[in-house]
Amino acid sequence: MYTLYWSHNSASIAAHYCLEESGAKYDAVLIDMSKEQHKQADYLKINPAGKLPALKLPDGSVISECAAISLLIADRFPQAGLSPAADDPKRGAFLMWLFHLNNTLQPAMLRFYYPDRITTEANGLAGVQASAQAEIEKLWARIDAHLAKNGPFLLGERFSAADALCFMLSTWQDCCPDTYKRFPHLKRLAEKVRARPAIARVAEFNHVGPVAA
Ligand SMILES: N[C@@H](CCC(=O)N[C@@H](CS)C(=O)NCC(=O)O)C(=O)O
Repeated sequence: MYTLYWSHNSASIAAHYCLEESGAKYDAVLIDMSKEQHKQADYLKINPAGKLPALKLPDGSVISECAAISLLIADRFPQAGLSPAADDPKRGAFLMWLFHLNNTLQPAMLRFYYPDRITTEANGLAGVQASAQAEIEKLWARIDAHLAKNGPFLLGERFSAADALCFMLSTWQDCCPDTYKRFPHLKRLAEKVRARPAIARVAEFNHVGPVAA
């Protein structure tokens, strides 16, 4: 049995999408970020970083990082088709997109949502957010251009765990207003991902609404 530690509107959603798609048996334990439960001793024993998500594996060990969790689940449940196999020609592009989203786009979003972690200057917060927003817009524009040529998914016709992560990030729009209006190919990816039955179940569980302009 796997145990996912999750909270509304957090990076746990991408890992949750992959777990549900995989058919793995798992429990979902709410660590309510709005009540600061992720900073409390009980959760810090599970994930000393105090961040979500974390996943307890059947052997009792725990891993964090939503992309690592997604990749591990993809590898352990290959029949779910969440990632191309190691020797598949699309494996490199899959890893590239998964890491790009988690390592470049998501940190820009974190700079927007937690500007006080970038500067200690109270009057510098708006500037940090503005530069983060500009970076996010540039990154979405590149992804949208890629999808226009090579979509509808990041790997073309084939859905993967990278699309689940892309969809989750595309729903975080305070940092990039009107994301779907401005990036129609990203919107098309979001609609296709959101329409998958397993993803829809998790989206509803997490109160992620339908894809709307
Ligand atoms: N790189 C990590 C980022 C995790 C992360 O920053 N999660 C946020 C929620 S989206 C969090 O736990 N924030 C609480 C905090 O940083 O105090 C991942 O992809 O899992």
